Amino acid sequence: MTTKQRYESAKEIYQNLGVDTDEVLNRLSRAAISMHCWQGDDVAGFEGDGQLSGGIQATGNYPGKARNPEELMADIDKALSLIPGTHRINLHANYAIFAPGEFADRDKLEPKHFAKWVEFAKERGLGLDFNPTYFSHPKADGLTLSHEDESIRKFWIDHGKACLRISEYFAKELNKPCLMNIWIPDGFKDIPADRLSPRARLKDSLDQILSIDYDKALVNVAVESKVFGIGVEACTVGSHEFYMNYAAKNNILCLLDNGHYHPTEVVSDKIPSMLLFSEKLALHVTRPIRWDSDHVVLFDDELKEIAKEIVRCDALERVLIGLDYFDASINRVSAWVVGMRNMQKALLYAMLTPFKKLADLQNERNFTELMMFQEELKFYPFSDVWNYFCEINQVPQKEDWFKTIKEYEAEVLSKRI
Ligand code: RNT
Ligand code: ZN
Repeated sequence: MTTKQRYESAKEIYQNLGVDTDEVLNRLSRAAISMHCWQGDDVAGFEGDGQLSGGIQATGNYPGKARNPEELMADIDKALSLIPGTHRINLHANYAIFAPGEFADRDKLEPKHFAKWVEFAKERGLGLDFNPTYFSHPKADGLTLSHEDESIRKFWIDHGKACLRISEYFAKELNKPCLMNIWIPDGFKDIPADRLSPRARLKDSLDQILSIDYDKALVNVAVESKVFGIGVEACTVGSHEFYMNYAAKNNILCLLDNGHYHPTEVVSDKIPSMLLFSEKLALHVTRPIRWDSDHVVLFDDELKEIAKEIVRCDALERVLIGLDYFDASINRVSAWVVGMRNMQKALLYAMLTPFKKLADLQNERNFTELMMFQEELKFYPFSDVWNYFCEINQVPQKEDWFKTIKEYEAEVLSKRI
């Protein structure tokens, strides 16, 4: 049977559940996911020694990591050629591209330092998202936007303002809104004497950053909380409560990273609650193993549940989905492709779910049948719909994409020594 014939058969099966697969494929092709540039080089960036700090860690030394903009862009291209649909690229401020001999510190970054990225995105029809980089810098010594030294705090406020201007430039140039997400590593290794003052300083810093004149329709600013990081186990300044309140009061977005909560707490459950109170929500989809380890996103239960909540809430336009992981122990291009395709598979899986039928069972308190049905749905021919989606988007089906990775590794990555 051809892929198309399998699809036609699956289409009939889903039709019996009241799900229109043609409509689902249309919806799926409109779902743009923000692919994080930092999986390509272990969050090193282009500023200097590439030493990572701020309580995040990339472990592994698989050969072939991108060492400069040309290599990173080539690797992104290779990954995108194996992922169905048109997506977005998520950049960090430490990926500025300077002219030879030029350098600008983080507080002095300008749109021109990202012109090459804009050109890259334009040529490919991609959107760009952005993040100020509050780590891997001599002035990020545990605290940044909450620093007690006013000159250091000002440096980081200026960095935030510079990044806001760059985000606006991205949106204007590409004619697509840009998400600018603020995550800071600030916190304390051991019990702090004062939790209030650092948080008050963070609040003031954010106020100052957001006080510049920027187009709110073009730039969505988000704040990302974290429960703890390596070296800041006792207290993080930017906690969930801090940012949830800050975002609500200031009409900006919360970004939920599913590696940033207590291990038994799930982001999927938070999505509908957040959507009842905010127009938009941003996500960093990752896979924590025992801690915020940033493993490659797999097609696992929580990913399916996250996608289910987004689709069930009819919120594909309101939830800005980005990936955030960095595994340096395997082929990095493959890591991107696996994670991106899994995110799409999870959305597809959710779109093929007959939510009305399931909700009726819940409302009838028919939990026995609900459980039975949810389990049986897992074995519906969802892969036939996925393969057809790949076919119509002209990317390889099933594991066929991996031979491209092997060729690229032999011809390109293995020569980077
Ligand atoms: C760190 C946060 C943050 C970073 C990226 C590189 O714990 O998740 O989002 O991973 O900004
Ligand atoms: Zn994150």
